[in-house]
Amino acid sequence: MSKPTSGGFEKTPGWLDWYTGPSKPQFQLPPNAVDAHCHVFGPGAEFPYAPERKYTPCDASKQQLFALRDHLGFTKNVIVQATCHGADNRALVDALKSSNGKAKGVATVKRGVTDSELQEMHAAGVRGVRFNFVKRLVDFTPKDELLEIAGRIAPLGWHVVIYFEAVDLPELWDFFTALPTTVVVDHMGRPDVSKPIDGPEFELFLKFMREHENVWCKATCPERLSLAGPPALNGERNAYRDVVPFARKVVESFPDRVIWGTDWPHPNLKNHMPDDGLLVDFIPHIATTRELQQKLLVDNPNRLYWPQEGGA
Ligand code: 0GY
Repeated sequence: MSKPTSGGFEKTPGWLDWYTGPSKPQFQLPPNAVDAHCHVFGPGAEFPYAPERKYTPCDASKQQLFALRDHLGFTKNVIVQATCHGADNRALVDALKSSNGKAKGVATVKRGVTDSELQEMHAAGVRGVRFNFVKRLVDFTPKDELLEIAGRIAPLGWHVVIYFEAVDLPELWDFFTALPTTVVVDHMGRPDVSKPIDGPEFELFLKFMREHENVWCKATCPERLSLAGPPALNGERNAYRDVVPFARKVVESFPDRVIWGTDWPHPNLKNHMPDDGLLVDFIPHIATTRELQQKLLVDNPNRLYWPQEGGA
């Protein structure tokens, strides 16, 4: 793949470019596997980044995303609106329309969104909205506005994706549990993997999932959560080991409510940029049987995003 640029915008200093030469995974994905968390950025020259953004990424086009999908062995993508595009979903919708039905999307909308705009997004393949509570990424949106949006999208059969830090779950609990739709948690609620897996913080997250059957989870982003980091330069492909117990716990406890994605092109990473082939090789460490892999990669994401195709 060619080198990333930012379409005339100045990329945030220290922000690493995505990896242009991902390896071929050793783990063979099952047929009809879905990369259920990834993004498109711009290209900035065609789809400008939002004025309110907290970072400027390097461009990551739909063509580059679809090439990665094919290289890794996925069949489909779920493209999630990232904060650098704010509530301007044009790049997302354009990618969905170019995907031949192989991509669905999660948008960001504001209170002023019209019914016809929602209908248009639905026709393009949008199936959810994202509420982001990570303070370094977004300005605060009042909860009543978010609840109003959730009420508007529920009749379309859409769900709500939530992104938050583990320490903020107690404060957000009442809001999350009031949501009237399926709720999908990004990156396992960002556990601090230096803390014990049976400590109060991760236990609260497991309780959140246990007590609310409408809550799903993305067992994603070991590269973001890991303190151990990528594998040493010894050719070993078992990276991000400190995240394995957390992700495995989620996959084994809630096998019918977990999905997985690459998070390509990995916004905001400053220490290292993952090789997406290696990220795919992380999967059998967290979903250790064929049955769990089939649910995580095929059955669950297809049930959520392509139900009319009979799930898988
Ligand atoms: C991710 C993670 C991050 C960024 C965003 O929308 C975004 O800008 O989600 C992050 O910085 O942790 O899922 O892409």
